[in-house]
Amino acid sequence: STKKKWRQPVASSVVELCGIKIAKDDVVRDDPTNNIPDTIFSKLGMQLHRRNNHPLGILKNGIYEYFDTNYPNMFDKFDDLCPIVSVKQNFDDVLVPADHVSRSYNDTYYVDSQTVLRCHTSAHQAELLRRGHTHFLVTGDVYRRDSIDSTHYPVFHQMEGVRVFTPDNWEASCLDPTSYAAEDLKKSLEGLARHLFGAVEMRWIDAYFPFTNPSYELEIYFKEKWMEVLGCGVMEQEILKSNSRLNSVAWAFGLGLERLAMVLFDIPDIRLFWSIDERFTSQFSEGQMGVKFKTFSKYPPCYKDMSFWINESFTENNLCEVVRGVAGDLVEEVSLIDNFTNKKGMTSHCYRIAYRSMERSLTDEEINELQWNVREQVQNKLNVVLR
Ligand code: FA5
Ligand code: MG
Repeated sequence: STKKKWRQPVASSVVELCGIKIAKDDVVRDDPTNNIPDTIFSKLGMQLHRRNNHPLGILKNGIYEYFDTNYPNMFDKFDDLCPIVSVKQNFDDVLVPADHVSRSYNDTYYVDSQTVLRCHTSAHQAELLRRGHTHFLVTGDVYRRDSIDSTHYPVFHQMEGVRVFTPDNWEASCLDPTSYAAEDLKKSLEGLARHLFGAVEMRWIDAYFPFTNPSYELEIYFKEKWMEVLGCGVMEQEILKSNSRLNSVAWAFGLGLERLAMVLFDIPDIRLFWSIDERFTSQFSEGQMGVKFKTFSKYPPCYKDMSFWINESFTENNLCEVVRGVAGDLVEEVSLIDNFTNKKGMTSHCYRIAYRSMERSLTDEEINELQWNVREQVQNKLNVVLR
């Protein structure tokens, strides 16, 4: 049954990454400071971004090409840094405040209380600066507890870019160092967007990150919506100073490779990046940027609604984790469709779950069983009262 499948441990019970051994059975199940489910664990080490005929690898190489052409021999490239990092690397080193939500168990996957699956490639900024790098690109898999829809997945890929300037760079301009870096940043990223897409509708949005100021996000118009594809900004002086770069300014960006690849290749759903179906994989080959993906007939979605009274500890990320745990990649979207509080102060949420396989049509029986298991797990693990 589906339930059995979900409980089955993944094939190898010990994963060794960058010299760190993690026993899935002992650590993952029994340590309360670890919140990594098997479905996430089994993605460690897959490194889709290092496959030259996978859309993410093709895109990574396309971005490399842009930087190599415009900044010959300047950027050092890293795509094999360990995704298991310390809390210090992931948060402290980039000035994420002690009480910032991103540090919570609700948002981040913890291996133990001091170790996380990196939630962004910014986790490597400080160490690379310290090692003397002044121009670098870091590509890697990143991990987040998050919502479920066609542009969000708990494992995705980012590319970080950092460029450090010294006084001779900005002194020739009539700009202050921060404005100089901000202008160079926007020009570089607009150039990258043109290199990748040619003409595309894009816009800059003011944003906030603890590690940059000013900060921006770039959005691209895709499928009748604005989609956020990257965050960036001028690096906080404190990061440069703590990592032996006095008297410098720097810009940094972190882009979502899946989001850009969705636009570039016309890939409608983020789950497809994990597909091993030949009808997907055979459509991409090394160096072929922007070949439009031809969807193999889209199978119909099936919607199931569920309502329950929430409690104080309820979060949508926890719900999504449970649904993914049961349905894996058969779940397409989880959305809140109704929310009310009664006179007694009890709050009810109704969620609509869309089930759809990217590869085949699902039977009613199969979906009913998934939904049954979801209901059971939601009730048991989240302690909510089904209505
Ligand atoms: C960051 O992760 C910052 N570290 C980016 C940054 C780097 C800012 C350097 C400044 C300087 P954010 O959380 O917005 O920012 O994520 C960056 C990008 O990752 C997003 O724009 C989006 O393209 C992608 N992304 C975020 N969450 C998901 C997800 N669940 N699934 C797929 N892509 C995602
Ligand atoms: Mg963002």
